[in-house]
Amino acid sequence: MSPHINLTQFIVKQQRTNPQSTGDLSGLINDIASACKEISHLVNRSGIMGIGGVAESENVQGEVQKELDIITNDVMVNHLNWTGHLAAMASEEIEEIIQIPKQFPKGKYLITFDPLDGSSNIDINLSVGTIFSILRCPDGVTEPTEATFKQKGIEQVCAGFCVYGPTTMLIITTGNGVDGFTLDQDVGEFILTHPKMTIPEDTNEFAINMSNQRFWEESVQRYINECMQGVDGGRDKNFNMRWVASMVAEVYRVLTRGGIFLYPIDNKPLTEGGKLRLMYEASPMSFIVEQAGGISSTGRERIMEITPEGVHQRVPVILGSKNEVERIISYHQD
Ligand code: AHM
Ligand code: MG
Repeated sequence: MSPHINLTQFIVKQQRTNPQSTGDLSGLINDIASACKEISHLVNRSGIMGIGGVAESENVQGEVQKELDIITNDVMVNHLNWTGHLAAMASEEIEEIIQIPKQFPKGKYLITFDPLDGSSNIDINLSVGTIFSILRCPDGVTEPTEATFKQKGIEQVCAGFCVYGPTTMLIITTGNGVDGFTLDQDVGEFILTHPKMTIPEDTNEFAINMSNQRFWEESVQRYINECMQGVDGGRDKNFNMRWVASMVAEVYRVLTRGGIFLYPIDNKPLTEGGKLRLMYEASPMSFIVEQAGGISSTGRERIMEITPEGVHQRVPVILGSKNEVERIISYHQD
């Protein structure tokens, strides 16, 4: 046997630790991994294939869709809708709940996903990614509706994201730590390269879209001002700033060397309540961050404990290294 552990071996090993396991979750994770491999290939070849442009449509958020937003959404749906693990799906790109076609069996899980997060970065060749969250479909529900999906983040069975950067990486948690897999493009397999990822408690790196500064609340103004002042202000260290405008790349950075990522509430009309979507961006990323020892909050409450009002709801997001997130939460309390 090869010295490497691939994703399939990893999840089968995990499955064997639970005698009740039916293998459904393992099957679903494998389906997601297959979809991500195809998306990785498409993203990589988008320029050559002439699919890197803007589509003539808007998504449910009223945002202009890229051709790849639509294509990658179809890839996810087509990989996931027929294998019998899911009862329904919800996607950033589709307003309604996506039902399983009549000819296919239904399963016991629900999934929410953003098929291509950060897609505004496609034309400038920066990292983009796929984010997903798996929930249980309650017993007895045969026709899931939006109400079936409105479960708190703490109910998640599994969450993960795939980042299409210099390497394609799949990061995953089932509530037992966070593990990172690198796609071996030659063999076509995800290999466990980053077992048990942990976020350092302290950091001197923050990520926020500074162009929104005048719209932030006082607590965020105070925190970022102090970071900017560094040792000349009240802090005992100087800070560095990063902003990739791609949440998957930011969270991956936080997972590897610590940091703090903020998309706070602001008073711009389009983004009232925050920009990022709870059920397929904030919630899965919060599960991952908490499992890696970090914290994820709106500033006022733990994101994992928010009861969703709708599948496409937006929330403020403040996540990353424990001691910095706790500091911002305390500024909100002040
Ligand atoms: P998207 O789902 O439309 O790609 O938007 C989400 C992205 C995040 O990846 C990123 O953190 C944020 O939007 C960037 O926002 P901004 O354009 O304000 O920098
Ligand atoms: Mg997104």
